[in-house]
Amino acid sequence: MRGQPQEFDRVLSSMCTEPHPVAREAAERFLATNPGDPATYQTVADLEDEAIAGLGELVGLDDPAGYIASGGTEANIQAVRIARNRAVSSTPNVVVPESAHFSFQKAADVLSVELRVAPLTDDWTADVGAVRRFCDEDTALVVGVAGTTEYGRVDPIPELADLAHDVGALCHVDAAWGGFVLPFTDHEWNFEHADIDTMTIDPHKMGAAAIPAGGLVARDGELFDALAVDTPYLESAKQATLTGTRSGAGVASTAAAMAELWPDGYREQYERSQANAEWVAGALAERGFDVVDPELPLVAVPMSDELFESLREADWRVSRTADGKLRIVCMPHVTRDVLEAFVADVDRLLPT
Ligand code: 0PR
Repeated sequence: MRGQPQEFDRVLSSMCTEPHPVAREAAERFLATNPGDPATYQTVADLEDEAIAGLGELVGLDDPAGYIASGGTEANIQAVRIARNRAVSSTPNVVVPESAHFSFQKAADVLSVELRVAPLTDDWTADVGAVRRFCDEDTALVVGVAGTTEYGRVDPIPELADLAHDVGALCHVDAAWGGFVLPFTDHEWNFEHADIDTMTIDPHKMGAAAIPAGGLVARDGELFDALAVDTPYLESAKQATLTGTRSGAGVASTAAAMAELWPDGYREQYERSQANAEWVAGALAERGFDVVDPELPLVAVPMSDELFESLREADWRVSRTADGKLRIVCMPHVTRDVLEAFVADVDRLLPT
């Protein structure tokens, strides 16, 4: 076989991780199945029901609707599409905080909706007052992020949901990365805490499932009617997904990972990751870096171009935010040993 996959042991800025062994095994076993045709591939369709039921429990929904998407991008596009298709206005807009992932720009572009980007507070969370000022009678969707890509921050979701409904819009929460750690924190982020309509929560990030496994869940199956198209030559009459043929690997892998890890395994994973984030934040702060306090297991550290380039040359897979902060996403593969080796390299490479 040609080529080796990336080893994970020096990957610090990725939101993906080594799948759990049971998730990997399930992905391989279901590689050639297509949940896009559930009447033909019934076993994987049953596993998808199981996966959505599991995600429902995790996000506080008794009777969740949803499906396993290709990733957070697809889930966010579909959430915008639901809102656009239900909007009364012919010129609908979507209001997102500045921290929203760039997938919302893609959604706005392909769906021809106006994207309004509201500024953040000093703590990099959505400023509810600013979001309110961006809303009007054409607003179809208000987005909150629970676990932001750059800083791991959680927006005030209950306030954003109330605001959305005050202006007659839907509320979508992007918990693509945060969804599998937030149940073990005090944050108010899910359907139990707030009047949310749809949520993105990705098993292929903190859920330890194999790629491709994004999650889109909704409080009510009726929301998916806005997406359904007729499928005349399939056994099932309608399809609400964005892709047609899709990989059963992600679906089976999600069901397997959740059966294995929910809730205790994920709780332990969160506690380890959070402790690691706090450890590395402390170690870097001691060395004089102006570290952003990790609210979730994600550390952002302002760093000079010189040190950043030296770390990349030393084979660390790291990336930086637009304003120059290196991100350490404490995924399950980022162990204490890995972080100790990283800090030792920082000491070695720090310009004197
Ligand atoms: N929503 C949030 C909050 C995200 O952080 C991301 C991805 C998405 C949606 C989109 O998810 P998909 O990439 O599954 O469509 N955030 C990471 C990023 O863009 C994704 C990533 C993952 C990047 C692994 C690099 C990497 O190696 O930074």
